Amino acid sequence: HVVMPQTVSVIGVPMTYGQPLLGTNFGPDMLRNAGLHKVITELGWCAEENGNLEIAPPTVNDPVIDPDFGNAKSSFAVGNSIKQLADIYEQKAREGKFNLVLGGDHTIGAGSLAGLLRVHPDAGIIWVDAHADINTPMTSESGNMHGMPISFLMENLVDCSKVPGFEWLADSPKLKPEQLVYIALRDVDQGEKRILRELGIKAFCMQSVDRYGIGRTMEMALDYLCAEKQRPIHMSYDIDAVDPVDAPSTGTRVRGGLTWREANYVAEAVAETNLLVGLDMVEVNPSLAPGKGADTTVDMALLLIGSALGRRIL
Ligand code: EXY
Ligand code: MN
Ligand code: MN
Ligand code: MN
Repeated sequence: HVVMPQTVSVIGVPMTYGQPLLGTNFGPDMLRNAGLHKVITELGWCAEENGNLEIAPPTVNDPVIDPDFGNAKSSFAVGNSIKQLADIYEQKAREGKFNLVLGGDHTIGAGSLAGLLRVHPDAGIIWVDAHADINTPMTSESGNMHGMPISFLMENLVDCSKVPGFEWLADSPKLKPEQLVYIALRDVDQGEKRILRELGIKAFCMQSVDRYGIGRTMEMALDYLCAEKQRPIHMSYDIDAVDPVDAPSTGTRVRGGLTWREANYVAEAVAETNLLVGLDMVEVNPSLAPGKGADTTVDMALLLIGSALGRRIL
């Protein structure tokens, strides 16, 4: 039996180095300025504000990955920064608090998962994203680390001791494939498809949403993780899972995403389990589609956070 935490611990992680564009660093403060704390407290939670983590930029002297082990741009800066997130996530989870992690690009998901698994090694992960984010430095065609965070946490997939900045993850508790389920995939690289197939990872892509509807899709996803036994859940929500119509300010837009209601329903269905212990909200980039587009995207992200924290229509 898992007790629902009563305090939401807000952690800003203004990371941009996992992808080439500036702007994701503004995500956390945009969400706060748009009324994040009000959303949290109006839903009956206490809000504990931890501010933004300090993200040290890459320097020319940083060690880089040996090409024999693939490509992972700015791994030293990314890895060292998200280690801080792993530590604070772990600490807050041990205190029984709900971790609300504001990105930042999706590399920060690796920090959240690392901290989570130290406290709840058997947790279930719901990864809501247009992308699978499970490239290894070897399979990645771009070298952009926001396409890789899950690979570093999946057992027997990446030797983290070979990735500068990520050595600390080498002996960390790892995920088994059956702890992970995807929602809303629609742009998956060839190497990622091979990994998903070989590891037998459960994925509900947009075609599942078309075929079964979002209600049945979420029922199947949550049954998959929790039917046998209840377990704490962490949801990593990439705003690009949502259709670009409702979330245009993000770096890797893909058409054919979740509608406004579908996107909220995903969060509502997870909230209804009362098992959610943490949420990442990532890849909000107000510098892209500035003005109305950014407002629309921030508004969407804030609504999704509220839905995940238990807001009901009735
Ligand atoms: N799969 C592509 C890559 O590895 O470069 C795109 C990854 C985009 C990741 C986004 C944020 O979820
Ligand atoms: Mn992502
Ligand atoms: Mn994505
Ligand atoms: Mn692609």
